[in-house]
Amino acid sequence: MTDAVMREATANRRARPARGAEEAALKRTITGFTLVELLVVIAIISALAGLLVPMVKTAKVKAKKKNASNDINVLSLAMETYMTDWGDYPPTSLEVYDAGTNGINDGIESLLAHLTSRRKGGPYYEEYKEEQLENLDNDSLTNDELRAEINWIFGDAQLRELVDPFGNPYVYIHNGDYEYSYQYQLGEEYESKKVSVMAGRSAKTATFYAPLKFQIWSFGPNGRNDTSSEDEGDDIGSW
Ligand SMILES: [Ca+2]
Ligand SMILES: [Ca+2]
Ligand SMILES: [Ca+2]
Repeated sequence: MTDAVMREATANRRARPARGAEEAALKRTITGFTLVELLVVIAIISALAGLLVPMVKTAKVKAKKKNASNDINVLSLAMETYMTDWGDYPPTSLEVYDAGTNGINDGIESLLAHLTSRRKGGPYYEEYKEEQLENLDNDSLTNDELRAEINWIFGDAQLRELVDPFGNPYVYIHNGDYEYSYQYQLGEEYESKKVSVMAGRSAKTATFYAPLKFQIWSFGPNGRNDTSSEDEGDDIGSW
């Protein structure tokens, strides 16, 4: 081996550990950078998730409100057809037939019975979803003669309510009964509370909405009747 070759070999031997150290340092740098990056990504995901959850919730509530509004529009149209055939809107309660109702959820029970009747021109309303039919107060029409006369599309005697997308029954009141108050039982999510309701009126003019027609409304996402309140009202009404 020449002197020159020996010097080069020695230099290479010396250089090797130096390269190893560089690589290790580089590896440490890469690993460190990845960890920081990972933490940043986790932080970003957490922040996004934090933003996304309320956004999804808001979108869901918005969709439910829209569905409630659609239900009310379809029901209102059905009532107008019923009016054309029968000369009046359905009564606020089946009590007008001496049906011996229990005084809870009367309006919507009567409305559903009338609109799903197979009598002249009916049924007027079939666009409900199965899960919207509830019998929250667990009652039934005991007057068999009347039931035979109404001949609604349901096979049994249960006095069903149509519930809104929040699980509470829609409220229905005929214009002749705006001065009276009615008992409504809310859904399970609202602890099946019983509330007393009257037809809605403008908070400014104190006059009833739709004085010659009917009122049908949903208590909205807050499950509270605030149809006549000036602020905070989230009810969805037919007027
Ligand atoms: Ca009832
Ligand atoms: Ca019922
Ligand atoms: Ca409300």
